[in-house]
Amino acid sequence: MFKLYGFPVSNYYNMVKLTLLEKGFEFEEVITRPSQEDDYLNKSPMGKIPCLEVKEGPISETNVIFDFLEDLSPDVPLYPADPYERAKVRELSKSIELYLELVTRQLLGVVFFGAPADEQLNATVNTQLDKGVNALNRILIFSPFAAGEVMTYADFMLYYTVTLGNMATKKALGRDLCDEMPGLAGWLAIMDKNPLVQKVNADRDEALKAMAG
Ligand SMILES: N[C@@H](CCC(=O)N[C@@H](CS)C(=O)NCC(=O)O)C(=O)O
Repeated sequence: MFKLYGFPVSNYYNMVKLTLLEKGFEFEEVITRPSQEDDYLNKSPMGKIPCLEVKEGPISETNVIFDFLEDLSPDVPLYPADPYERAKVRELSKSIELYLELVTRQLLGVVFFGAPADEQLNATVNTQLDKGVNALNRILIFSPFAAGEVMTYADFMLYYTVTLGNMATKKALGRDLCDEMPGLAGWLAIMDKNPLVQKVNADRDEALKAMAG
């Protein structure tokens, strides 16, 4: 059985967890925080979560884990079959990660972990976010899913990026991504109805509650 290392509050962890659930793999969750301990670095060389351990060994990096799972289980596809359409899903996923996830992530220290408000950081993030949102608005399809008619990995990347990132942009910058990205609110409502998304979110909310004490 696979082992998934990580923590249900992590957005990347939840993207992989949702993929495993959608594809019907059995897996054990090994609750793990990011760590620089040798033992964990042997599994995930940057010490980040998630990491998936399969019988051959560990794999880190979310998009790589996803591609591995897709190779193992093409019968439950989360990429389109057509090579160009596949590339467009990868383009969208990568753009979401680089220009939205990594941009909004810079606010998490202030918004969730008690770092002092930082106007310089807010200005930098605002500028990066303008560009990222403009770029994504050009390639997001929302008909009804992020990349078109079928649910793909781009939906998973966007869902867990936005559900965390939008809390941060609202709180730190007063910006609601639903106001800036046409179709986002309707698509979120569709994703929220997915029973496996609901399961991942219930685990996340329970972990958040436990953290709050
Ligand atoms: N590029 C990694 C990013 C994963 C990541 O940033 N995970 C966060 C938790 S959501 C983490 O482990 N952070 C600790 C760190 O950056 O050292 C992936 O695609 O899996």
